Formats: sequence, C-alpha cells, structure tokens
Amino acid sequence: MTKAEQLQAVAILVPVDFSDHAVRRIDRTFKQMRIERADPALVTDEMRRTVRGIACFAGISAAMMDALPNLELIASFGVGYDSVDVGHARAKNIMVTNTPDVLTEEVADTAIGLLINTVRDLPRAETWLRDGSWAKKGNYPLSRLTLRARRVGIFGMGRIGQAIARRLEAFGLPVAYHNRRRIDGLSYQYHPTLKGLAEAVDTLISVAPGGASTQKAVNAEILSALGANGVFVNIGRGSTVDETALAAALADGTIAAAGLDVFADEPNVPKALLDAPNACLVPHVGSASEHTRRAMADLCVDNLVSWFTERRPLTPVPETANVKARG
Ligand code: NAP
Ligand code: 8YV
Repeated sequence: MTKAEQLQAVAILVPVDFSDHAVRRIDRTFKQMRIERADPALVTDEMRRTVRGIACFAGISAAMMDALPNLELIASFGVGYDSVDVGHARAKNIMVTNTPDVLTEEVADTAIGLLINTVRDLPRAETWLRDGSWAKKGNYPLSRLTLRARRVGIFGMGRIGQAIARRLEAFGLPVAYHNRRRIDGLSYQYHPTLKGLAEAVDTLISVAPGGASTQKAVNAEILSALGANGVFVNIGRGSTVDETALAAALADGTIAAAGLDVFADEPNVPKALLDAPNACLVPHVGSASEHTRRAMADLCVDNLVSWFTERRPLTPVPETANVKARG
C-alpha cells in the first residue's frame, strides 16, 4: 500500500464549524468524518472504533478524548490552545499540535490597528463622515487621546508580543514587558510583575495566553495602576481580563479607553462594554484574513499528514512535546 493509500484509511474527526480549506484537504487525504460539534454525546460507535485524529478550531475536553479510545492527535487550529485539555491529552499519550508563527505578523498588525483606532477614535470618525455629520455639523471633534509620548507595556512578550514591539519601535514609542521569565538578549525593559509593568506605562497591550495562570490577571488593581490616561488593548484572550472591573474602569475614568478583540464568553460581549463610548470593539479578528487563515489551515493539516506518515508532529504544543506515536 502506498503512503497515500494508507492515509485514506485514517479516520479524522472534524466538527462542522471548521476552515473550508482544511476540510477540503482533509477530505482529499484522509477518511474524513464530520460531527456537529466536539461533544462526546454525539460520538457514534464507528467514530469510537476508528477515529485516530481530530482537527478543530478549539475546545476539546477530557470527556471528548475519553470517548475516542484510538485518538492519537488533536490538530488545533490557532496558536492559543487554552480550550484543549492538554494535561489530560498528555496523560493519555495524545499529541496536541497548534499553528504558531504563520499568524504572528497578521495578529501584530491587527493589534496596532486596534490601538490606533482606540486612541484616535477612527471608527466613530468614519461614522461621522458616512452619516452626513461632516457636511451637516462640520469637522469631527479632535481626539482626546494620542499615541504621541505614550509608553507601552506588553503583557505576554512571546512571538506576537515581539512582533508588536518591533512595530512600536518604528512608531518611536518605548516598550516594556512582563512575562514570567525575562527573555535573554531582549533589550526592552522587563518587569517581574504585571502591576510593576502597569505602573511604569500608560498603554498596556495584552497578548498573553488564556488558562489558569492568567485568569483575570488584568483586574481592578492593574487598571488603577495603568491610570487615568491609560489605554488597554487586548488581543490575547478574554479570560485574562476581569471584564466587570474593566467596564467599571472605563465608566468611572480609572482608565481612558480600551480596544478589545477578545472576550471572556465569545461571541457574547457584556452590555457594559457594548455601551462604553471609550471602548473600541472588534469580533476576534486578529488572524482573520483569507491569507493567514489559509496558512493556519495548511499547518493544521500538515501536522496531521506528518503524524500519520512520519509519526512526528511539526508544531507540538510544549505540554505534549514528549508524547510518542503508538505502534
Ligand atoms: P507565545 O510565543 O507562546 O507567547 C506567549 C507569552 O506569554 C510568552 O512570552 C510567555 O512567557 C507569556 N506568558 C505565558 N503565561 C504567562 C503568565 N502566566 N504570566 C505572564 N506571562 C505569561 O504565544 P504567541 O504566539 O505570541 O501567542 C500568544 C497568545 O495570543 C495566544 O496564546 C493566543 O491566546 C493569543 N492569540 C490571539 C489571536 C487573536 O485572533 N486575537 C490570534 C493569535 C493568538 P513566559 O512563559 O516566560 O511567562
Ligand atoms: C483564531 C486565535 O481566531 O490563534 C489563536 O489563538 O485566537 C485566532 O488566531 C482562532 O484560533 C480560530 O479559532
């Protein structure tokens, strides 16, 4: 049997909500099985017997893994994998892969766009033009905020954080950061605590992963430390922010403005944030161009192909990097 024929026999489970490009490639290469959503209650006997891989946007629970005893690989679409129970995967010898690097520059571009829209109020200025206010009422009011003279702190100075920092250097803005560990050879000022970073800057960009260690890390204390001229941008995960505290800080002037791409309970956005005139809100579009989503889809499927031909992943998440292929 050729390698291609062998792959045709490998059953890959794909939830309905998935990348069209990845679905077409998986269909050509593997035995694709579709499921309404990654819910163990929907797993059929045939899936239970045959499925060896899952390709998915997000959200694979321990129960879903347990429902598929022959599961070897979860190919997650996206670099963040906080909604996959990687501890359970490792314990069950299941490999998890993600899609780092191919989206880094796109997400950094989006972060900068969101920052400028937030500070210079461009979405409302466009509405002013489109609704005829420019012709009827005159010039759009001057923006209260500016990027000039800002000091920027990055919470989560990883691949995307560093791509954002490189862009900010070109804007002439000083950059500092907070990670759990200082990065050797990186010249930006390091702060061992998030509070220390927030006190030192007036613009905080969060690009930290979700998960227990960052849960509601950006809280009332951090927002207060950022201060009344403060701008908060979140392009990482909504779970890293106490949204109630953020809405209160926007309403009472604890900070000046926020730009948010991610939310704790997507696609539901708290009314208090929707109502905040000093918040610029976009629906998790950080990587959402056709170009970048196609590259992510290719890497997701390439991981499946590599695992089931070479028996090794291309981009394993660190938690399962030591998982070995069975047989
Ligand atoms: P990465 O290279 O792994 O960077 C993550 C950084 O966060 C690391 O430098 C890490 O440093 C730091 N970090 C992790 N846990 C931390 C903690 N508890 N406290 C402080 N710092 C912590 O990942 P990336 O490729 O840059 O992606 C970052 C995140 O962006 C993803 O996980 C995802 O959630 C988000 N994202 C969002 C979009 C979007 O569309 N909005 C798109 C892509 C990615 P230490 O380990 O030293 O702490
Ligand atoms: C995607 C993301 O929107 O990569 C991530 O972590 O948040 C985004 O690129 C998401 O993965 C698609 O489900």
